[in-house]
Amino acid sequence: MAHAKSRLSRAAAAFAVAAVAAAGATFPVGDAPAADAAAVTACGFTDLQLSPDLDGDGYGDLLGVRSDGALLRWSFTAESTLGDSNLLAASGFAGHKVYGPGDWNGDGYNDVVSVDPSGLLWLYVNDGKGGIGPRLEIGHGWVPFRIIPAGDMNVDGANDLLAIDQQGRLWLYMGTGRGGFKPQPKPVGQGWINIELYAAGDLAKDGVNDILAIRQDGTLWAYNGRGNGTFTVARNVGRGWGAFELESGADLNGDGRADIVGRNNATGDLFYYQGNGGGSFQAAKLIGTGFGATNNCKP
Ligand SMILES: [Ca+2]
Ligand SMILES: [Ca+2]
Ligand SMILES: [Ca+2]
Ligand SMILES: [Ca+2]
Repeated sequence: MAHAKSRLSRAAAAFAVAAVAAAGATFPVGDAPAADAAAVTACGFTDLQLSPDLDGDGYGDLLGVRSDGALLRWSFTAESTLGDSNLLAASGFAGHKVYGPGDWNGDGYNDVVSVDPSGLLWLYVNDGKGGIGPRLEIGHGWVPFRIIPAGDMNVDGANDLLAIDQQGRLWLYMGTGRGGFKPQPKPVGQGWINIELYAAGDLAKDGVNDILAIRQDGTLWAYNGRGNGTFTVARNVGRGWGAFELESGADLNGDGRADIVGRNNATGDLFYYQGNGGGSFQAAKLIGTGFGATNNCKP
C-alpha cells in the first residue's frame, strides 16, 4: 500500500472532472507507441498529462515533463490548438510522473502533484496564475502504483486519487480537500492488470464521476461510479483505442465536456479528441508535433 499523509491546511473545495466520454471512436491508423523507457534523448517528453484549467483562462492544460527535468505547461485555446509553452520549472522533474488532480488544497486553484523516482508524492500548489509554488510532500511508497486523478469519487466535495497496485487492486485514496488524505485508502476493485484506466468525468450524468478503461484488445469500457468509490459492472462503449498513449481528465476546449489527447510516440505527433459527452468523441485533430518520448523531439 502506498502511504498518504493526511495533513496540510486550507478549506475544502469541490472540483468536477469534466466529462470524458467515449464510444465507437477509432484512432487514426498509426504505429503503437514503443514502451521504451531507456535511452531518453535530451529533448523528449517522458510524461504528458492533462490537467483541469491551471491558469484560469477556461481551457484545460497539458503538462509535459521533459527528459532534462523541466516541467512545461500548455493551455488550450479557443481555436482548439495548443498555446505557447510555459516553463513551470526549469529542472527537478526528471523521472517524475505528474498529474492534474484539480484543486487539492481547497484554495480554488487547480494544483499539480507528482511522484518522484523514489516514490515520494509531492503537491505543487498553484500560485494562482498557473505557475507552481514550493512543493509539499504528501505521501511515500507510490512507485509501484498507477495513479488516476479521477476527481471526487465519493461525493464528499474533496478530490480523490484512484490508484492501481502491482497486484491489480484498485484503491481509493480520499482527499481531505485541504491538501492531504484521509487516513485509510479504500479497496474499490481488483483485476486491473493490463488495463489502462482513465478519468471520465460524469458519463452517466448522475452527479457521480465515472471511469473508462481500455483493455489490451483496444476495447473501451465505461464504469459508472456508485458514489462510494466503487463502480458498476463494465459496459463496452467502443473499440480501436489501443494504438496510442492517451491522456484524459480535462476539458480542453471549455465546453463542459472532457476531452482526450493521444500521443503517437513513434512520430511525436499529438492529437486532440474533442469529447461529445455521453459516450463519443470527434475525429482526431493534430495539435502538435515533436512530443515523442524518445525521438522526434520538440526543439
Ligand atoms: Ca488553461
Ligand atoms: Ca489549489
Ligand atoms: Ca472525495
Ligand atoms: Ca471539451
